[in-house]
Amino acid sequence: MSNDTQTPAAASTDGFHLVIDALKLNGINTIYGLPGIPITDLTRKAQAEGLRVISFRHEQNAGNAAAIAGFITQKPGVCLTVSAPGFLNGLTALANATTNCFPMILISGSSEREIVDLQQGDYEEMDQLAIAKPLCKAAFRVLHADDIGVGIARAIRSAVSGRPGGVYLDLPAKLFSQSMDAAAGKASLIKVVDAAPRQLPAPDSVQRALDLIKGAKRPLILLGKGAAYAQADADIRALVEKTGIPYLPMSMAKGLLPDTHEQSAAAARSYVLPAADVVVLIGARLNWLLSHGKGKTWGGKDAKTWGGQKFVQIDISPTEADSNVAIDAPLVGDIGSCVSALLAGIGSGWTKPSAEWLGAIAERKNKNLAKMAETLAKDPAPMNFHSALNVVRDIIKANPDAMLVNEGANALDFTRSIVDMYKPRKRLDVGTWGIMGIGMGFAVAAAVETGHPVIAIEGDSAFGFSGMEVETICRYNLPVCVVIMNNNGVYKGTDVNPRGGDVAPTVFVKGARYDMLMQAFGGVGVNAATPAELRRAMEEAIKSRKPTLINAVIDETAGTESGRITSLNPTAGKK
Ligand code: FYN
Ligand code: ADP
Ligand code: MG
Repeated sequence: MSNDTQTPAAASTDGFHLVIDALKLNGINTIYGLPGIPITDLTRKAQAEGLRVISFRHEQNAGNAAAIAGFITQKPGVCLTVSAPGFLNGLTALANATTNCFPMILISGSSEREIVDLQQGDYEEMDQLAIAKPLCKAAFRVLHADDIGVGIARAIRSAVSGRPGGVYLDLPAKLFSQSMDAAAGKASLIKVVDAAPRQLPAPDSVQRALDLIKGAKRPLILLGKGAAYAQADADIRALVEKTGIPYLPMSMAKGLLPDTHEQSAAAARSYVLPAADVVVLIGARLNWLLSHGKGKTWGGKDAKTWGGQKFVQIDISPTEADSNVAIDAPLVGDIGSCVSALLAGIGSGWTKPSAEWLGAIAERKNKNLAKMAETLAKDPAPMNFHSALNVVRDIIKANPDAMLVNEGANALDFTRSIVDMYKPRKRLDVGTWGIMGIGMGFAVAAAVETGHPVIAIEGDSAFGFSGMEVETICRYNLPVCVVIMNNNGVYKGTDVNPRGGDVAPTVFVKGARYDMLMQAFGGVGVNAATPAELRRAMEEAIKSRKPTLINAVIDETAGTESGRITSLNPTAGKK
């Protein structure tokens, strides 16, 4: 039979394109990852199809970028890795995303199923799905090209619905080259409708919460990063202002209302927690960061006793309540819906908290603010954390849209209390785990997703975990200004090995010039030994939007072991 009697081969598509088309169909336009077998061509083809592909130097940083992109945008951030070792490198970020309730999808290529399952020793052999499962919200594997649409849809829904979290999607190498009819392929894709449906609170639980709040003498609102994630900024602010209740922001909720707001009780933290009689938790968990709702922080006699407070807890997860102490009024639903239900129920006859309660807070707060102002006014030589962060404080005040990434121990704790935030979701930090290594991944994604300048305040130790990504920052020419608080070591640089020989485990090369790392890739590197030099360099970085790294030379005796969480360190202070 001659060729001209054959119908032309139907247009076909393949696994590569189905993955790309499924992501695009669902509005996912950026992939964070690192190419290699078997996903190199996926990164190339994705770029050719108009997706933005941001390639990193280590998968953990790509994973952290994807996770924080999810927090900023409410869309799952996608991280793409190679099999076994690349997958494992991405796993810390996936687990961290899940712990922090950030929506993220880790997509990893994997080796031949038949060989992996018989453990016959394949290239990068590993049962990745089984390993990912306990570390994420959901894990899926797709074996057939016509299931790619379903696989991606399930991954998206799992990541963003209910309590957001990390999802693992396993794509074996063979899948990518499977071909299918283009029309059938297109028909197999799913555009996810209403991926994170609103969840309205039950009217009786709203009433229970309102009754408790109305009866309070010393009420307090506690805003967590769930409240920041929810993007219900106007209603949250209205609730705080209409009720007149003082509020305390958790670290990543700073800026949800400006830190300079008169109702902020941040500078009176250790007074308000034990003194409050009703605490309204909005997207904040009573975990270690809140001393589990008990112990001396809350006015209890010892670590096991609670201070007698009553709690309202707004959370999308129905099992969060009672996880540490009894929750008197759980309000289960999405924060936007719960807060607007409370607002509607407050009505016009609302009585604001007593002048006695507000006055007592103001007194503690003003005392702390005055003490802080006095410390910040000093200009010691060498520069210390306070005099350096006083500069950062001014820069953020003048550039409230800038994104602030922050990690370290002292570099983290001092920045949190010194640098005021003015807008929601601008402060990105070590979160629920107190993880180190998020710095450059978060900085890259913050720049890519928002287009705003990014300032990363990094302890010299913390920076080391992701430092190689300064090349990535230069490669994509991102407006990131990294400031290294360089005090020559972990916590400080003065430890001495009592036996001589090697330096102490917490000490680094003294006088290291991190600024030269940035210069190696064509970025701007500045060594700043005084606040004036630091200010000049930061102002220039913001203005030029050039990749910049400032080595801020900090007194090596400055800093305390474990920063402000010394109590978690069994031996600190007992040496
Ligand atoms: C806060 N404070 C202020 C201000 N803001 N004083 C003056 N001005 C301003 N603007 C006061 C506040 O009232 C506290 O004083 C003190 O500063 C510290 O406040 P902070 O940081 O809110 O509270 P605290 O007690 O340090 O800790 C709470 C925490 C936080 C556990 C939620 O420390 C945290 O998020 N830690 C994360 C730590 C971490 O993950 N580290 C990484 C691992 S490092 P008082 O009221 O007088 O107490 C590995 O070693
Ligand atoms: P923080 O560390 O700031 O206290 P956490 O991560 O402990 O914050 O708590 C965030 C909480 O917010 C989690 O319990 C999570 O279930 C909840 N959460 C996240 N997003 C939403 C949302 N949109 N609506 C309701 N609750 C949410
Ligand atoms: Mg240090």
